[in-house]
Amino acid sequence: MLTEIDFPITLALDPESDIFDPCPQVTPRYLSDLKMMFKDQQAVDEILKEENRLIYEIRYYPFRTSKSDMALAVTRIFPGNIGGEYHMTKGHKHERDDQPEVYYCVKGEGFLLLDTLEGEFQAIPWRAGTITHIPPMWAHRVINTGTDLLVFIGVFHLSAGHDYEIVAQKGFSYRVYAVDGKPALIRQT
Ligand code: PAN
Ligand code: ZN
Repeated sequence: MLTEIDFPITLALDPESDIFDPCPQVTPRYLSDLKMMFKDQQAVDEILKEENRLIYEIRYYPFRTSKSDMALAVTRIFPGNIGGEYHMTKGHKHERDDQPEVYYCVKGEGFLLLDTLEGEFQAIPWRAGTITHIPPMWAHRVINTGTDLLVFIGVFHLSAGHDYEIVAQKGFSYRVYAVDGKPALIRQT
């Protein structure tokens, strides 16, 4: 028996602005929100003295029905770097170890970094049209290495949960820097 939350929902993603409508929740992430994620803390502090830069924003829609839960998130990462390290998402691992995600790069260029607690690592080069399935147990972070916006869509279960602490403590195996204007992956010890 259908209840009032069991009906289809259709959203429209504007190809110019990459903003979808209707959008019930927008979460901006400023430099102060992901301060500890960047290596060069002095560069972070210097920028923060001038401005609390907007690094990316997440537009989010939770699809809850009486029998399921899914979520759609469209993330727009602005171009730039902090002490040479490109703008990136905070990065997280899903709390539940049975929860995957699909990422689809709508525009821009960069990398998807994937890391496991067992020491596996992958850096997937990303450009418009790239789709990656992120299996359960892989931490994920997106880096914008371009000069324009990088926009991607993530689809996941609401019940997946987000563990940011593990990334804040352990970090990813590689960081991505602008070296002579080109992206370089630098292994972290
Ligand atoms: C995405 C991310 C989003 C922002 O929707 O939550 O891109 O990245 P952070 O959550 O790392 O700040 C996702 O992976 N959801 O599970
Ligand atoms: Zn995720």
